[in-house]
This record gives sequence, C-alpha cells and structure tokens, in this order.
Amino acid sequence: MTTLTQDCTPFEGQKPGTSGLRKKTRVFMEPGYVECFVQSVFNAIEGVEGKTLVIGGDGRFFNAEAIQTILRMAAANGAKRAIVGKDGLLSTPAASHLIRKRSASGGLILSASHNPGGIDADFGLKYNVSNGGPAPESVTAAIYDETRTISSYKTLDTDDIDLGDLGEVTLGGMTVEIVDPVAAYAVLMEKLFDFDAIKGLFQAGFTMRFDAMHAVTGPYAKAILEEKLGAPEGTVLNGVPSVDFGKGHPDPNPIWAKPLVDMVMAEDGPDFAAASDGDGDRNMILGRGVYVTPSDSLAVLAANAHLAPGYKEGIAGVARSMPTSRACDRVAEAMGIACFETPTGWKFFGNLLDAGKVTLCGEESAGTGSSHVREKDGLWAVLLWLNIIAVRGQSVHHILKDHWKEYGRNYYSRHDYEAVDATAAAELMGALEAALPDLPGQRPAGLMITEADQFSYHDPVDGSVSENQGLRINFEGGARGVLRLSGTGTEGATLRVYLERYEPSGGDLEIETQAALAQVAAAVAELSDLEKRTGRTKPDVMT
Ligand code: VG1
Ligand code: CO
Repeated sequence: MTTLTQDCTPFEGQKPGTSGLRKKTRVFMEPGYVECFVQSVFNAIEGVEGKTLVIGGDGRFFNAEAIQTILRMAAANGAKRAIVGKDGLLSTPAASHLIRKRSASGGLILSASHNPGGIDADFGLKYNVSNGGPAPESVTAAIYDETRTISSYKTLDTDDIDLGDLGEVTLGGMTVEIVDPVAAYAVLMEKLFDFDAIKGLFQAGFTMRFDAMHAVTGPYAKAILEEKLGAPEGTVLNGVPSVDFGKGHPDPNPIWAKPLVDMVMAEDGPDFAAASDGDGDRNMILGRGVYVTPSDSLAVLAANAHLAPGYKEGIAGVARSMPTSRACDRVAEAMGIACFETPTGWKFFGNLLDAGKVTLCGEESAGTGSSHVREKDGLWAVLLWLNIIAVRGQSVHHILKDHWKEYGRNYYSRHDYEAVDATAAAELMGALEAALPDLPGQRPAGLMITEADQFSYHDPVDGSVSENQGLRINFEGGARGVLRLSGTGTEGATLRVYLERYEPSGGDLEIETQAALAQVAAAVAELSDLEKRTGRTKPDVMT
C-alpha cells in the first residue's frame, strides 16, 4: 500500500459561514472533487496527524463511495483512528454525540440534509469540530481559503474496506472502528427521558406514526420506539434508508410529508405523529387534528422540559434563530431565564451551549435540540414530546391550546420562493436594505412599520460579529416580516419570507394560519416589490 500525492485545481469550495459544502451529486462525483475538498478541510484544521475522526452519513446516493475516499485520505494524512457507522450510516445528532463521547478531534458528515438524494439530486459534506457542532465561521473561512489555493491531496493506493461488520480493521496506519450507529445514541436518549413512562403510554393504547422518510432515522426510530419503548411494529413508516429516499424529498414539513399529515388529520388518525429529515436532525410534530409549528414546538418544549428526567433541574436559557417566531421568548420571560436570538444555522448555538448559557435551542425550519449534543436532533424532540405527553396525560392539541391560552399565540409561517434568478433575488434584498432607514412610519397594506433593520449578531461568548443575517421589519401590534436568502439551496436563489403576528391570550386563537398572516404577507410583498422582482405570484412552499 503506497501513499499517493495527487494534483488539485483550486476551486470555490464551501462558502465561509455555511454549514458544509452542498452541491449537485454529479459535481461531487467529478474526479478529485471530494478529494480536494477533504484535503482542504484537513489543511484548514492543521492536519489530522494522530487525530481521531468520526465519519458517517445519511445513506444517500454516493455516501458509500465518498466514505471510502475519505477513509483512504484520513489514513494517508496520518489520522490515528476513524470511528465509522456500520454501512457508513450515522445521523447528524448521533455523529455529534460520538464526537463528544469519544473525544474525537472532529467529524465528517456526509449529507445534504433535507435536500433530495440521487445522482441528479444533491450531496453534501460538512466538518464538525470537537464539541460535536458545525464548524464555526473561523473554521469555515479557513476551509474556504484552502479550497482557493489547494494544490494537492494525499491518499492511499488501496481497495475499499468492508463497512458491513462491526469491529476494527486497519487501513495503512489508521484503525477503522465500525460501530453500531444507533447504540450510543439510544443510551443517551434513555438517560434523558423516562422510558418507563413512555412505555406505559404505548401499553395503554396510545398510537403513533413516525415517518423516517426513507432516510437515516429509520434504524434509530425502530430501535428506540418499537424495540425499546414497545410501540407496535408499523409505528415507524418508511424506515429503511434508501439512496434516493424513495424518490422523495426528505424534508419533514406539511408539504413533503403530506401522507403523514393527512393520516393524522383524519378522525381515526393516530394520537401522535412525527417525521425527520435526511440526516435526522429535523423534526415535525403533529397530534390528531393538529400541526405544531416548529416555533411553537420550541416554546412548548421550553415550558415543559422539566417534566423529563434529563431536564428536571430546569433549563438555563433558550436560544432561537432570528427568523424563528418569538413564542419561546414569552416562555423564557415568564420563567425568568434568558432568551438569545442568533443567526440562522446551528453553529451559532454552540458557544451558548458550551458556556452553559442555554439548554434548549430551536429554529423555525424544524430544528430543535439541547445541550445533550451540538446539533439539532429530530428523534430527541419526538422523545421529549412523548415524555411530556406521558407525564401530563394530555393530547398534543390540548397541550398546545393550553400553551396559547397562557402565553398568547404567535401565528407563524415561512414562505419560500425557490430557484429564483440569483441576480433578481440579490437586487430585491439590496433595494429593501437600502430602503430600511425610511421604512418606520410607512403603512404598507395598512400595517404601520415600527422598526426595520439588517440583523447582525454579536456573539456574547467570543465577541465575534456576524453581519447581514436577514432583514427584519417590525409592525405595530407585534407582527413581523423577515427576509433572507437561503444558504443551502443548490439552484439559483431561494428567498425565504418569514411572517409572524402575535395574538394575546383572550384574543382569537383559532384563526387559520395563512388567513391570520395575510395582511403581513401583503405588506412584505408590497415593500419588497416581490411579484415584479421575482416574477412569482405565490410561494413554492409554505410551512
Ligand atoms: C436551512 C434552514 C436553517 C437550517 C439549515 C441547515 O438554511 O433555514 O434553519 O439551519 O437549513 O439545516 P437556509 O440557509 O437554507 O435557510 V439542515 O437540516 O441542512 O442541517
Ligand atoms: Co438536516
């Protein structure tokens, strides 16, 4: 077995500030592409000599091939050990947990998350640091700089290794340890939640469906929900990971998980339903007849977390991404704990979690998590909901209604305009940004603007500043519109418009969501000249 040094052509890799590199699968399949990116990552972290890395992915098309490439390169670059999920599978939260538990230097996670998989769909690769979380901007900036100057990579001239058997094998001077992707994660969940109480719930006839969307959470959900917690077989739907996610879009929202939503909206539907995304870090929560928005879910979990053993001492604080609704802010205020507002992306929660300032975090995009790992965690959120339901003995609908009665309701929806012409999208944002100082006092669609700004985040732990994180427009009465461009799309630009309106307790808490937000939506459309600039009359996706 010989070490080879091969040439790289510098390229435009992972943009600083994005969580990993996400491109069309065929781009990743170009000869040398994965290699030059992985070498850029290794160079950016000052090499991997003597280090331990965790490696795994969501099982999408090209996962198996890319893992072999990464293993050969890690060995050639002198890594001491690679901890790999059997068959190359690891959910993002399970990878985060393994990095922490095994004191690894970091990990490489192969996933494009909720984006579809397949040779004509998307692939992704990201590096997580030693706290188990996504690389902070200082690291992603260094990776980007490397991709611009990279000239060669190191690999081994050797065959693929079999990742189908648990145990250790050697590759060059590196030990490859193949682990059960579920085991350590399941132990962690058992520590956090009252499994006996949840078991009792299922024994008493409580019904649930979990849609793994043909993605990585299938084995996790089967092992935990069906085997450990005794939910009947068939509770987990689409539980076998497939390379193209059954030709679906593994995004747990009412659009892409419509069959599940239809099931739970029926009168004879299950008591509870949930879904997760490609790499297992997102969650959607439903109860019979009711969809819980991710923002509401975060607020309900914050208010009730103490009912689960892992959080019985209470929570230190909460954090939400800026576009996430302010429902959790009200809970934090009532509890007398801090609520932080961070830019979109889980990496911004890492410092707050590491410093013990917050225990729970969440994003409107169906991400919720806690200090147990440094990524959002889909199954964790499902288990926390189950634990709360078991202790309170109430339905999801009941819990949600009680919550609104106590705190008021933040009506909320995100409108996505996908594959918009990138220049048109940039111009829309630029024009609106330029107009910000003049907005207060204006009344688009009859709603008075009270404040408007471009969101900048000052990290309270390390003092770093992240600018241009989205345009915020506040209206009278606590309504708000937020606009930002997605950092994870792979085609043109995706414009995200986030709409929110507050209805205090005692007001009308049962309005249909889009109807409740129609005026805010009209105001944002007017201000941004949305239709003219994008050529779109309605969003592609509303969640
Ligand atoms: C989207 C979501 C964001 C999330 C990110 C990664 O980013 O809006 O909340 O953190 O995806 O999620 P953007 O830039 O497209 O809005 V995942 O499940 O890819 O790890
Ligand atoms: Co994801």
